[in-house]
Amino acid sequence: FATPPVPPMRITFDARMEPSGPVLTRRMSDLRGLFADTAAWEAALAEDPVVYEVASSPVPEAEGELPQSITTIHPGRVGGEFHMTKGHIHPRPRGEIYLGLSGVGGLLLFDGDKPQWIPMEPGTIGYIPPGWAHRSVNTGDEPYRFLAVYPGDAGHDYDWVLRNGMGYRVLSGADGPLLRPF
Ligand code: PAN
Ligand code: ZN
Repeated sequence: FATPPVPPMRITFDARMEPSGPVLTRRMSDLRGLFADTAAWEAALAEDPVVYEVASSPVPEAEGELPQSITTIHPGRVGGEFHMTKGHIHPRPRGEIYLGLSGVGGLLLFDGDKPQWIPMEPGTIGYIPPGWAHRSVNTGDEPYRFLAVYPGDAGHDYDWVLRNGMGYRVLSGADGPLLRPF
């Protein structure tokens, strides 16, 4: 182990899903190059809203451990494209599970060839197989929140998504989310 293992513990996230561990805030300005409509993204920078927050458990990102996080994506759109996470691939191919907690959204998966879309609602488990890049999208009008559990040695590569995209863009359509290839 690169870091000492932690003891068994009971981890609680309060009603606002604020854990004892760190919370990462991603604002519009952190999402450069991700939305298709650059002009709409630049206009949104004036207010620079919080797009999503990631609350992490105290379990370390180390080999053998299973850290967790709860992500809250606030509702909204940029030029018709729903609010979403940056998206990443794990440089060490590792599986990951997501559990929908509240709101509605989706899990976009991309292996560099064919994208996949898993609709998420409270109680849905989305499974991310090793080697698939993943991004979460809030397709509703309330906060979309989910739990993620992943092997601690997985690592996070964000540049892969900037280089390869995610296969689909998720836009707001008349009959729900619209998946447009790109
Ligand atoms: C999640 C994500 C979280 C935020 O915990 O890290 O939802 O998304 P980005 O990391 O793409 O900004 C996870 O997949 N961890 O591996
Ligand atoms: Zn991940």
